[in-house]
Amino acid sequence: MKLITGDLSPYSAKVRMQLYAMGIEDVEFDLPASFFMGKLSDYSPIGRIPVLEVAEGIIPESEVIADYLDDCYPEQSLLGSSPWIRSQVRLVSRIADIYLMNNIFMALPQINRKTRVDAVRDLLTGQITRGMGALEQHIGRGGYAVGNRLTRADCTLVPALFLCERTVPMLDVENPILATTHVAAYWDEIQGNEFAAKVLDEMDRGLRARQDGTERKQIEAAIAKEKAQRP
Ligand SMILES: N[C@@H](CCC(=O)N[C@@H](CS)C(=O)NCC(=O)O)C(=O)O
Repeated sequence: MKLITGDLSPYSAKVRMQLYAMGIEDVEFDLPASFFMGKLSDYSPIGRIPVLEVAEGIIPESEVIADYLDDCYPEQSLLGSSPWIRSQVRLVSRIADIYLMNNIFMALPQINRKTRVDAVRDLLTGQITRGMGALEQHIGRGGYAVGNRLTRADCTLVPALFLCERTVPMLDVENPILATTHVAAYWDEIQGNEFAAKVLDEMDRGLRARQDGTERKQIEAAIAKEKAQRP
């Protein structure tokens, strides 16, 4: 299997954390130059990462990939042991994907103060705050997102909270985790988990590469190599 993934991509980090926690090691990681050239849709019509490549074809969408991995390795599944727990894992994962990460992604173009439209920034950050409020009610109280062990809810939430903490302040809006009690306690504690720490390190590396220009240089080199290899 091959995973098309990027260090900073939170949806990719979610799948990587699941792979690490399930102990699945035979997955190669790759990020083709076509992603940076806006041509990933030649390979995967949705044109976004992560994408899992398997013998039969490609699987886009982090949640679909997560289900596929659980189906392939039921013994190591991180979905939970009862219908109730599984519903809560899916719920927290959905809050992180739809109400946090999706709105943060849509708000990111508003980071540039010169081109920012305040009404757009306010609309989207208002939705992030609302999602955080819902998460505050649903999140577990025992150090994990749900129940008393690591689940797929943690795999989605850890990258989402990293994104929240590190990018929302760039919009000149306070990190919404700071206004919470249970999410803040969870965030403090989960960073000590080995699989969470591993993906947080990777995301941090990705953010530094973006900010110090290393990523731009890597992209330019990958695009030049790709062009040179064309017939
Ligand atoms: N719903 C998708 C979202 C994936 C997504 O938005 N990925 C971002 C990177 S984290 C991406 O590929 N963006 C490129 C683009 O929007 O063109 C999932 O869960 O996998």
